[in-house]
Amino acid sequence: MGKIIIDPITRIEGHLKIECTVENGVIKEAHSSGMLFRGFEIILRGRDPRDAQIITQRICGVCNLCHAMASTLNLDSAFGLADKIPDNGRILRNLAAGLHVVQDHILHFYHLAALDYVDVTKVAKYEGSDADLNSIKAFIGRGELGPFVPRYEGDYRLSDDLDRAAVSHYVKALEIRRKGHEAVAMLTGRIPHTASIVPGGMSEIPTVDKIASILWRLNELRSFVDNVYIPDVLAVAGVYADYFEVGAGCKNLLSYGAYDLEGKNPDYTRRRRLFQQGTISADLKLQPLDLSKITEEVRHSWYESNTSKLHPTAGKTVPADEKGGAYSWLKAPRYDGRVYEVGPLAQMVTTYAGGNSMVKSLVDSTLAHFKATPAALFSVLGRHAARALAAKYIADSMGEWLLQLQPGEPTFVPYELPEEAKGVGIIDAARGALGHWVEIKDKKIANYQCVVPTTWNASPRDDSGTPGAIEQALIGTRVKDEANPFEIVRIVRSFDPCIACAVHLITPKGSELGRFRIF
Ligand code: NFE
Ligand code: MG
Repeated sequence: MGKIIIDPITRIEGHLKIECTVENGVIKEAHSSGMLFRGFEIILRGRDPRDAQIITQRICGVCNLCHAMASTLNLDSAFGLADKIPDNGRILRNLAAGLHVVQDHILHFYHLAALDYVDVTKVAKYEGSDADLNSIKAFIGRGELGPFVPRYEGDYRLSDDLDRAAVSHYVKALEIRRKGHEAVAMLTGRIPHTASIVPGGMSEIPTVDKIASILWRLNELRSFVDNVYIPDVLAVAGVYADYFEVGAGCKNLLSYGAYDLEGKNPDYTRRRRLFQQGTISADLKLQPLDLSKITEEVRHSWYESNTSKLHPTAGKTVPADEKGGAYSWLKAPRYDGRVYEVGPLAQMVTTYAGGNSMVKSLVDSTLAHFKATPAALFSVLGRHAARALAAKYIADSMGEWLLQLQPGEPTFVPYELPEEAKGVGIIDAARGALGHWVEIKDKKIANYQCVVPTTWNASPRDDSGTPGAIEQALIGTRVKDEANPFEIVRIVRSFDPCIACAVHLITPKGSELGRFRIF
């Protein structure tokens, strides 16, 4: 019996430690630890509720806009505005979120995950005229190999042609993400300072100029997703097809839905959204979402034990950094007492099961391409494929939304700050289901709780000892070479974890983090 400890897992956001116990080459036990204490929920107490939109964005530099959106939906709901947002405001919000998320999915594939499959160093032998490849070759020639090494060795399988195409696209993806960010900035201000998504709607107004400036950038994003991102994911999947059978996980999926297609139903769990809300298990039968079933358990988390199994409306954040048996700063969110995976896979599968013909054709054609059954979706490659297809579905939908904007029509409604109120804001962020809950007393935040995508996915064991979604995806996996545990990092990165979000101040003193093995 041996232990593989990867601390920290690189090419993700934040500080995640993964510890696997391996017996006869198979992972018997896995522990996922968020090694970062934050405490945003404590910072928010006693403040003007509207500060939540600004402060929760600081939870994460990657998905700040998603927190801006969840906090704003939360305040809309608390202020009695959830069914009063003008269509222009709703559509502008969708566009801002969609542009942000599509570039985030591209970020994940090219700049975080693909390096597990693509051997960038091969480019040293390239003799052609592709300027992007020659720029990388020049770096390698000068011995500047970061961020491509250090890395695990021994399982890079792409042909020279595929490998070079992927490296060239690594550079192009930077450029296309910049265009996505520019388009977002026109609607909300520069990330990570999303200013215009505000309670009541959007403080930004659509103009013909702005629509045109966004349209050509969106068209470039769409073209990149169709002609580069999806083909690259399919090509990598073709060569690493065994990863359709690796990293299945808990097979329970949960989605809050995202991108409001109407604004008249104040209940976000029943509102018509581009992605379907609901839960789904291996039988692929869609179940309606019931937020009352959500709790956060802390038996194995560094929080006071008497705060376990609370619903987020009553949630507490009381750190207990020396608690025995605890091994993570993440709480363990559970739905109906069970472990659920969140993210693009959950979004696509719930939307598929909800009967959406566009998503059905995207997913069915991809499965047919690999002669695979829906069971293959529950895998490392299933998550990558779902993320790429979700990017296409969002990007294509934005083409229609942009043309629905009405220059000159209102984008927001005014409001009064309530003396007392409760609110909830739920959306699917890039990494999955994101919920914010607020209780307001005396016009101040009495309690604020965030339950974040990576808290779901990277959670530790719950009170009953059941491992979290990533832990379950690791358990049972065969590791071919314990000195180069590709399987572990490929599984973990397929979830696109973000620990900054999941734990939501590093103390200046920090904590004893031990020795690092950085790969
Ligand atoms: Ni920090 Fe985040 C997203 C949110 S994730 S990246 O997407 O919400 O766990
Ligand atoms: Mg929380």
